[in-house]
Amino acid sequence: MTGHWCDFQNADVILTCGSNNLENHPISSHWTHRAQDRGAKWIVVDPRFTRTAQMADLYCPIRSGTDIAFYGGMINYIIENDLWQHDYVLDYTNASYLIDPAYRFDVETGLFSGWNEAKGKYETTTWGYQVDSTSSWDTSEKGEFSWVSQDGVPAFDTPKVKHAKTDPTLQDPNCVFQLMKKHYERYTIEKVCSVCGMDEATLEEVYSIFCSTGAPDKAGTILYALGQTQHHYGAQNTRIMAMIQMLLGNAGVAGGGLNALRGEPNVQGATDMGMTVFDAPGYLKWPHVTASPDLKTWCEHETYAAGYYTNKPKFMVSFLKEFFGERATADNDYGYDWLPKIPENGDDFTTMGTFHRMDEGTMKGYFAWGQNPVHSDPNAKFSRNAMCKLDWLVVADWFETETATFWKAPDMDASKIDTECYFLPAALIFEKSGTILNSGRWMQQRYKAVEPLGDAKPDYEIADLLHAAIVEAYRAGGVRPEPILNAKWDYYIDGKIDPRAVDWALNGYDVRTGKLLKNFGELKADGSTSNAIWIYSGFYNNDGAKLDPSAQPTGRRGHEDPGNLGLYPNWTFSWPANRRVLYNRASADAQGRPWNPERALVWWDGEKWQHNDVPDFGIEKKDGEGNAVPIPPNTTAFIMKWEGKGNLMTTGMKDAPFPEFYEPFETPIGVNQLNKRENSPMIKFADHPSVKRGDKERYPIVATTYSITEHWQSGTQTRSIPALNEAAPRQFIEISTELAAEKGIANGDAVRVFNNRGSVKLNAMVTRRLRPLTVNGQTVHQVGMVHHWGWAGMFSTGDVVNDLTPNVGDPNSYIPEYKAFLVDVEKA
Ligand SMILES: Nc1nc2c(c(=O)[nH]1)N[C@H]1C(S)=C(S)[C@@H](COP(=O)(O)OP(=O)(O)OC[C@H]3O[C@@H](n4cnc5c(=O)[nH]c(N)nc54)[C@H](O)[C@@H]3O)O[C@H]1N2
Ligand SMILES: Nc1nc2c(c(=O)[nH]1)N[C@H]1C(S)=C(S)[C@@H](COP(=O)(O)OP(=O)(O)OC[C@H]3O[C@@H](n4cnc5c(=O)[nH]c(N)nc54)[C@H](O)[C@@H]3O)O[C@H]1N2
Ligand SMILES: [Mo]
Repeated sequence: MTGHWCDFQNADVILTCGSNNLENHPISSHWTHRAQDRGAKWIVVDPRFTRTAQMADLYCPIRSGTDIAFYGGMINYIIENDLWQHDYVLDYTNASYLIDPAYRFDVETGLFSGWNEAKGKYETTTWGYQVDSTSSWDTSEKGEFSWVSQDGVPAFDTPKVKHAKTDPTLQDPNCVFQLMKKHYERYTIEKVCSVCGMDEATLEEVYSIFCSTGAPDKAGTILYALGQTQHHYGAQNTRIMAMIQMLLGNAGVAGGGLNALRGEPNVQGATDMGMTVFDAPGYLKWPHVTASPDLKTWCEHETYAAGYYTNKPKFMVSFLKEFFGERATADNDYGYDWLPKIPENGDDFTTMGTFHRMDEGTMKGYFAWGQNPVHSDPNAKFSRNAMCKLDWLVVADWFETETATFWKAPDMDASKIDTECYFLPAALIFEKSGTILNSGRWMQQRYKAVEPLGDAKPDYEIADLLHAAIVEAYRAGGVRPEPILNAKWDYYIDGKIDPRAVDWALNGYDVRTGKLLKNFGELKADGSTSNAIWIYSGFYNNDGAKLDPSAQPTGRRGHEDPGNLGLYPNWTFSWPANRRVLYNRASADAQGRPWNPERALVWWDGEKWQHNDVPDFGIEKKDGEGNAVPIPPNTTAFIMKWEGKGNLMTTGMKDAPFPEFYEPFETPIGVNQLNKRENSPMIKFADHPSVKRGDKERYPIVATTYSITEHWQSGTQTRSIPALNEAAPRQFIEISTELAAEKGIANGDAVRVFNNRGSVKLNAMVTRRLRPLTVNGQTVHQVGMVHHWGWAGMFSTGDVVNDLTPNVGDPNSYIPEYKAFLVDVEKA
């Protein structure tokens, strides 16, 4: 989220698209209803008329997997009707930047310039700016980058700052604005409706209401989640929403932003901690075997030429100090060699790649820790069969999940499986203390209520025991023991592993004195500071009360609300630096005057900056005498980009500089009406033999999957609670009345749903909440299935819906395409 939950109340228009927030985040309605009470309009765009849609003012159906067409049409509408916020776009985005004249998009091939067929990827140089001049960092004693020359700082060639050519009149045909305009000209209302299956009047109403927030004093927010992300172009879905929010001046303002309503209780924390293959903790990049084989090349590859990421070497060296402690020195590159390196084929280590390796027999052991992949990963039948080839499996969980009992699946013969399985009982959330991080980036302290039952242990204790055993094994010998033996592991208090000691590491401290750092501004690249995750610095900084989490920023429970905007700065801690709205500089114009004075986050009072939220930019600097002097307003609103500008066009994505519409991997019509290429050229794993792509002739129905309030994901936690089974006892499939009539299916009938990958049985819920859509002149039926059931469980069991989903994914994020695939349906 760029904002936070309480901020929804400040919106003038709320667009829920690709999320069912009332169902999956019921408390969000507390804030959306407050907005409605103030007169805000709420729009829902979803294939199904959901519980959320029922509360909204306007509902617009959409064919699953076609959101880029919907949003591309919105960009076209905004430009055609001149609804973009001119000053915002000119001052805070790269609209005026000139792009390489060799840049092209070819409608005939559906490809952008730079496509390398042999390598199967894009060279992105033609997507970049025309460079006017370059300048260098001032590393002299008085210069801004004097720290680079200090003792202990790793040597690296400092980056050259490129100054791009711009055309502030936005007339140059090669400027980002004109290229964007041209790119989305094809996305007319008529075309969008024909792709998405919408009717023109409803679509125009949606566009007109949401785009009214292009007025400087209006704010519109977008709430999204899996309906957007779980596609092979999921990352591009997210990007196009960011473009819309910048065009309308909705990014960085109260009541605006792009808000991913995240899932698992600590999923935001998990992503922050580097749970994806390419991200190290704090969104630093893991070393890559050829791009960054040593610390020098890492600094050169990763450090931005300008903006806040010029500080990356400070974050990296402090991270290495935490990883390897005293063993990390300037002479040994702070232990950089001991860090794992991403190999040439990083795909192998993604979730889907892992199962490919298992299936090939090259991955022999698997540790499933707090997840149930045999249930929740796509193409589950393939996954559980791949698991049969493992030598060993360990599951650390609260319950005996489908993963822990993969050998008990109805289609398995346990006598033929040799895998040795271990189960480690984990303590419940109420049986351990620590912090937890929500979608709004709030880190809140939670306290232990009761002791764990039986042998169950908190995960950090399991990790500690495991660590001790692994170290002991490596002490006796082994291949390349250094990374294990040199890693620092001193998170003990009174001789016991303790999350508070981990908090100190996450916050960061001075290596010599052990004193906690106030914030990440204090981090150094010379080895004198240690910090596991730079973005968290400041959440646990009360040095006088190191042992008391309740006396730390995360333990705060104050209700003060400056500006009456629901910012609550004294309620817990929000990374980074307790900032509640990211990019809040953009809430005021170039002179520092708030676009909407009633929702002011920061403002220049003529002499200095005032603020209700923690400013997302430098507000003062030291003068020659060391006194703080205010920094007057400038137009750098997006400090995490080297240009300081929001990117309407980017070189930062692997598969396109502008999001372009492609059909889902399995398409019900087989024609892309916007360009002549069916799928994105970079779809991941499309050729893997396990995928077994289905075609529209045999499987003409579009299927999507989703969650309900009464159950949780793979259902291990909720299907073990009798009351929840009573409320929602069985898995169901939503089928339109029209399709049900065609197939002779009545409400409650058992139904078989099948495709090339699998076949599942569920009960029909015949409904008007899903309707047939007209797409490219033809009728397309959609069905929706909940995915919370499996064979494991005490009170209710069912088939695994993921037996049907394709294990293909997005090239940027590797998320699978759970939300749009083909099936057929018959009465069972
Ligand atoms: N009670 C409960 N709460 C939960 C969860 C749970 O299982 N149970 N899960 C948690 C987790 S881990 C997560 S990630 C979040 C998920 O939260 P949500 O993203 O809200 O979850 P879903 O229900 O999977 O999907 C949201 C909506 O996307 C729609 N949709 C499907 N395909 C498309 C499409 O192509 N375009 C558009 N615009 N919409 C589409 C679906 O019909 C559905 O209504 O919820 C969290 N909260
Ligand atoms: N078809 C389809 N598939 C999907 C989705 C979809 O929308 N459609 N959604 C996807 C999404 S968004 C997600 S997040 C995944 C979820 O996929 P999973 O993470 O595999 O699903 P969960 O059921 O949440 O599994 C979490 C497990 O962790 C255990 N657990 C809970 N707390 C703790 C703890 O403190 N310690 C330990 N050790 N264990 C704990 C629970 O008992 C549970 O078994 O599913 C994905 N799969
Ligand atoms: Mo999730």
